[in-house]
Amino acid sequence: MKYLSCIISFLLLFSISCSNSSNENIEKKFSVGVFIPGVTSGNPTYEMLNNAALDIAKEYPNIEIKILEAGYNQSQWEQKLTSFVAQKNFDIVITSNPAMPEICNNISKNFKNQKFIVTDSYYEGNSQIATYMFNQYEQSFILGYAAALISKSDMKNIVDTKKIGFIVSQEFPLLSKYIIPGYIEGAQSVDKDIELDYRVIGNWYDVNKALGLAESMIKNNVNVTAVIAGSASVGVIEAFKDASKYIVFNDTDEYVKAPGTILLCGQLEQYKLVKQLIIEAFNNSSNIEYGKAKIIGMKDGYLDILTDSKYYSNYMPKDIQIKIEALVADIKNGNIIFEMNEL
Ligand code: RBF
Repeated sequence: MKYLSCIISFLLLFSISCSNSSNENIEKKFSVGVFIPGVTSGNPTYEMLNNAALDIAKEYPNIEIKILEAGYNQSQWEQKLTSFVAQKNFDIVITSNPAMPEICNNISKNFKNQKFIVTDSYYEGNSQIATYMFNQYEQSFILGYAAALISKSDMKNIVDTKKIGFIVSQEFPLLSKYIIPGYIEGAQSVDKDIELDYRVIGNWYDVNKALGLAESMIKNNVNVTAVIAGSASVGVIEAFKDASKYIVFNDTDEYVKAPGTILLCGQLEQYKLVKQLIIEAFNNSSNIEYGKAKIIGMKDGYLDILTDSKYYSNYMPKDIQIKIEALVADIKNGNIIFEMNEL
């Protein structure tokens, strides 16, 4: 009797485990690992990556998303991404910033089947990695052009100066090779004598340090600054708002944080790009070319200048609006082309 019950329970267990594994086969979802190299909140490119992935998961029941927020300590990213890749069984890993392809390249050597998609970066020659770089030169050129026009205008609190500002968190090749030169060249197309007042915070979160640098910039007679500082940008906005000076903002729609201070915003279409890439990967589309680097910009619809906001149309002087919109139109329709090459 005891012997018989053993056989029965064995058969029962066997049938359960068989039915489990067949369910798994039917329900095997397309699995996406999202690696945030930093903190999501307050950091535009990461917020867009995160939100795109979450929205995809809502819209596509067969796509499963796992997100790892790796934090600000950059020296831990490679180890954290290695564990992330090792533990899960991702069909693709998607991440974003210009430093990530190197890290994915190192990890790819030990995980030969893992595919990586990295936005906001440029990297060629690894058949496991596809990269997409926004034409940041275009965005910065327009913001620099606008900054110079505002700084030479008769708006309230404008002082006579040849200086425009740029406050950044950290220096990196995309910044020094394209973002800053684009900004200066855009400004110098208005006035060739314009100079840059350039400040580096040293991290992506120190609001007080950002505020101090912004105040000292304002004391140095700067009327207008650009800012790429993630969550530390709050400090820059506060200082410029308090002094009734002006900001042109890279990457995202920030107008509402300081109407009348933030006069122009660029927009990286990272949300649209990430959604599209995950769907393409899910469909195994040949549009994603591993081993290659793509550069995408305004003409392709992956970058914009947000001139349809009421905060822009209410506060930016009308004569400057006309000039900005003419430049934007020329870039969108291909009359003006700013080429970017590799990083
Ligand atoms: N941008 C952010 O807004 N927040 C960040 O925490 C952040 N971390 C970065 C870390 C590294 C190592 C690099 C190279 C870039 C980082 N960026 C960050 C910049 C971001 O990827 C993007 O290039 C800029 O925002 C300009 O569009």
